[in-house]
Amino acid sequence: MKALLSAIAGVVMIGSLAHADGLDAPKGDVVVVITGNISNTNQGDTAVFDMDMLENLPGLSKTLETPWTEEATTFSGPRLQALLREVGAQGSKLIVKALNDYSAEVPMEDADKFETILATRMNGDLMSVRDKGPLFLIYPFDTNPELFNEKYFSRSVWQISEVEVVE
Ligand SMILES: Nc1nc2c(c(=O)[nH]1)N[C@H]1C(S)=C(S)[C@@H](COP(=O)(O)O)O[C@H]1N2
Ligand SMILES: [Mo]
Repeated sequence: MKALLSAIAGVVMIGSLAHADGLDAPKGDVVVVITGNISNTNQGDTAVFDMDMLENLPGLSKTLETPWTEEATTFSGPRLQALLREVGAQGSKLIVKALNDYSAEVPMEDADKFETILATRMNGDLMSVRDKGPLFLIYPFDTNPELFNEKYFSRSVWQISEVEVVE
């Protein structure tokens, strides 16, 4: 009887651990879909996130100048690295796709090498599509001025709707 009870307790524990590892389903509107080589999904082979899920990931806030803003501007949101960890991304590059059909190839190592932010907010406010929202990939131009050039500007995708993880 004791053995049976502890066996049951074991199964229950494994069950709840598995649940803790899984990705919750979004409660609000889906902001971004992560596709490709990921191990943590919540919608078929993909992982979808609403704004609350994104803003609950480990994040960052930085005030910096960009080619797209008139003056120093504060961007905040999850670290790209945190999102990639959350979905169990395995690969070498990302195809970051925008609502306007623009897309850019971003080496996955940019997420670890630099404090790249998947910005959800500009000066504290959510960004409308007109204001380059809902998501804008921001490189740390303040601490890494060597990134302030066309190579990284082209990776600074705004109006992001999908991130594909590629080998
Ligand atoms: N969504 C989206 N992001 C984008 C682009 C785009 O067309 N759409 N162009 C990229 C490129 S190639 C560069 S150089 C810069 C251009 O910014 P600009 O159009 O303000 O000069 O943004 C990048 N991010
Ligand atoms: Mo560009």
